[in-house]
Amino acid sequence: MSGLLDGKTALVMGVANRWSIAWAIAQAFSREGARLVFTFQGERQEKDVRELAGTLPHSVILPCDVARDEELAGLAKSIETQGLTLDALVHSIAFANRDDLGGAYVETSRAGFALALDVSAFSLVAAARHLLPVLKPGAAVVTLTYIGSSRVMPNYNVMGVAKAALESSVRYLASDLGPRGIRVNAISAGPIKTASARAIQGFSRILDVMEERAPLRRNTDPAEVADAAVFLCSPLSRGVTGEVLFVDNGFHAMGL
Ligand code: NAD
Ligand code: IMJ
Repeated sequence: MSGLLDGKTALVMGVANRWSIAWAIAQAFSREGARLVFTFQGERQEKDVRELAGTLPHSVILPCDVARDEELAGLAKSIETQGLTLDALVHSIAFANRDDLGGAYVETSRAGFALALDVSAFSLVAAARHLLPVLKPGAAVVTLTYIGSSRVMPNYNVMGVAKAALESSVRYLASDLGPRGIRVNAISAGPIKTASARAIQGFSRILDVMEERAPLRRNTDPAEVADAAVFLCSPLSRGVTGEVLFVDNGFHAMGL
């Protein structure tokens, strides 16, 4: 069967477990004929990622903590020595201190701000730079963002500021890499109950509000996000770069 990503190789960063948005993306990419390279953050995650990746044919698994330049450099080197080149890079990574995802944003510390921006926004720039030698002309870069970048969402706080930087980065990277034929886009997903979300106080209420108010009257399914990522990494989106594509059942379009 022919797929939208036949013969392509995609690097997927940010699978932690089977609920991860990155895992839904990897499964959709595999369905469309892509070969996957996965990264995991630390030894704690290695086993889970290996188990998941083992269910998809010909997967490669490599370590990469994006807060460490030497690990990003090592990742690029491993990809190169394995003779791989990339048609797609999926960045599905965010982190802020738990204490900074609640209470007043005005209380955010310098260290907490720096950490959130480093892991959640700078990591896309760093990954793009380190992986540039293995990114093919025509490759696509996709990252995940959230509407808290531009509207105040309760408790999202410093992560909202990090996502604003990430989305702006998408536009600057699109400008830099466009002349090489590399496209850079973001998907702004509606709330999904992943490990990064279920820890949040009042998350179930947020899901209820989405169901009530989103034009399509339902919550975001990770498979919907994954199919949008397939589109953004396929030739169907060849004229699209520097874009933030909402996959939130239309919630972003609503006022009151
Ligand atoms: P998740 O917890 O499954 O994924 C987050 C990933 O970030 C994990 O795999 C974790 O290992 C990785 N990570 C954190 N720090 C890292 C580091 N230093 N080095 C390497 N990896 C690191 O949760 P998710 O919801 O799938 O999140 C994926 C992306 O989707 C994030 O960017 C998140 O902001 C975004 N997003 C999530 C939602 C949602 O409601 N779940 C909505 C919109 C956008
Ligand atoms: C996260 C915090 C507050 C409100 C939130 C979220 N809403 C949604 C999320 C409304 C949808 C999930 N999201 C979009 C994220 O980007 C989550 C990032 C995140 C989550 C955690 C939890 C555990 C931890 N650090 C984290 N860092 C980033 O220790």
